[in-house]
Amino acid sequence: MTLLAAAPTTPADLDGAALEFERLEPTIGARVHGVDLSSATDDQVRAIRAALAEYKVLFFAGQHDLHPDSQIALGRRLGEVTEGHPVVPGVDEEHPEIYALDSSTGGFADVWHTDLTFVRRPPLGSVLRAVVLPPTGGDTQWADLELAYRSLSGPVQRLADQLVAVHDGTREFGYYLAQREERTKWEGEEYRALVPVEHPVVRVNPDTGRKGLFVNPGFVSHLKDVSDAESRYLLDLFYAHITKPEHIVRHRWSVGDVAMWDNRSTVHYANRDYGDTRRVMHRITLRGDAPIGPTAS
Ligand SMILES: O=C(O)CCC(=O)C(=O)O
Ligand SMILES: [Fe+2]
Repeated sequence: MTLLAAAPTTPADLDGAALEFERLEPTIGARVHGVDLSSATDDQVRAIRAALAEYKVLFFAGQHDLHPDSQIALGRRLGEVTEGHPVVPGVDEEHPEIYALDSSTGGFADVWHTDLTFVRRPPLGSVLRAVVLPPTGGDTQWADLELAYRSLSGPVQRLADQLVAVHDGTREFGYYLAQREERTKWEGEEYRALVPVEHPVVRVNPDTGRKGLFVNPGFVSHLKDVSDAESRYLLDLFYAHITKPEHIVRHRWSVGDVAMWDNRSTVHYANRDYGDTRRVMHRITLRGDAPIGPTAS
């Protein structure tokens, strides 16, 4: 297949943004140079938002002035910030928008997933900040769902176009919900139970019109209207294909790094290879739309 050719470093096309995007893989990942996210200009924020759909994951180094308040403020300039999680409380009372993954309290993400696809309107994107890191290990990987769709054969693309997946957060998060006494809220809806939702297997990114293979082993329980065996084998085929090395960008973290991803066109996985050492990450999420399939567009 043919990939887009691009110069390794592309200055932002917006006047005054003074940003550089260093492409990391042919279709996924860019390092962004020339911006302090705690004091970015409006042009820079616009350029970053515009670059998100194109590069799918953006990495910013040395963001030592970002802290919970300024991370949330940055999110509000990029889009609309949601509560941190439908069932897990925020990092503290003052910051319900921040979802903390702390390995010392069992916060791991070592299963390929797209954030919160078990809700009707999963986040458009996420912004993750490295707070405490182990001496080695704990890298995060993202896979490109649009490239994964494009690199399927035509007949399998056409099959995928017609499929619907059921997403269920119970296995990953049912435990948290069971522990909480007060009702939890997400996007104005109360969560008493995690009710499975349906999303098209092929999702059209409204920013680009591109199709992505929108399934993930973290939250998809099965495919709708096919047999159990068909569902299992088709999902296994899709997952093996999505996570091929050619579809992935991998990030080795330093404290002060920030990653920002388009949650409509990627899955990610945080390596759990650092034993008992501590790793803490802070995430915010940007409000998204209900996924639209190819037939509805
Ligand atoms: O800890 C990481 O690197 C990623 C965690 C994760 O899945 C997330 O922040 O959405
Ligand atoms: Fe995640």
